[in-house]
Amino acid sequence: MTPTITAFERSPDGGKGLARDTRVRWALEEVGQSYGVRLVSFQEMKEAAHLALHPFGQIPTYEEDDLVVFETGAIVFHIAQRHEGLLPKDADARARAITWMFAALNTLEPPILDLTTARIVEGEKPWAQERLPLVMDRARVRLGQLSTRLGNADWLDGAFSAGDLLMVSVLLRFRMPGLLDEYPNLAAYVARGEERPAYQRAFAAQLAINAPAS
Ligand code: GTB
Repeated sequence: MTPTITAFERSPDGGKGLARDTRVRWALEEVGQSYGVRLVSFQEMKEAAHLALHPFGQIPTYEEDDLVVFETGAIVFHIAQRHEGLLPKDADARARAITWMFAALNTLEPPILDLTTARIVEGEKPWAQERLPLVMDRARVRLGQLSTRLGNADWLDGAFSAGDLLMVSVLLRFRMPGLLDEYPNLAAYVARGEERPAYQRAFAAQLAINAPAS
């Protein structure tokens, strides 16, 4: 059965592709799997029908026959296991690619979430300007370490994998606060991800829903 994912009825980013359904769309596009999308409002996300799919009332979710998966890491992993193209066949290379999936979500994503909170949610607090540089510097530590590991390579471990898909998706969020450009090899890595035809299709699909009316 064609899987169905959920996405924001209208993403707060106005189509920049930063909401997490873009990663799932990208994975589906990489493996050539068509999919349907059910759009949900913020209110619908907190209602019983959606909470039955996603206990935390968020997007994205993934439904395929009787299976429901939530959490983008789990969804991308599921897609990568069911289809060829996102994880290497060699067992050790596969384990390393999966390691990069976890590194993207567990090591790189938390500092960008902290930074988003510090800039947007706490931005007006009297102590915000004192805290922000500390949060920025913690993000720089992780970006610097990743930059060193990537070096001049195109992808994190040989061929493009689900690890790169999630890492590029996470790194995209460092662009707006201006941190990504401090690491030219990471900026080039993200650009390589964005150039992939599958990413372009995923981006265009979310933009078609979220672009502000002109
Ligand atoms: N750990 C979960 C996962 O990886 O799937 C996190 C899911 C999540 O945070 N979903 C967000 C959500 O549903 C949307 S993506 N939020 C609504 C809520 O919690 O009530 C996060 C997001 C939202 C908006 C932007 N933006 O506008 O730039 C970027 C990212």
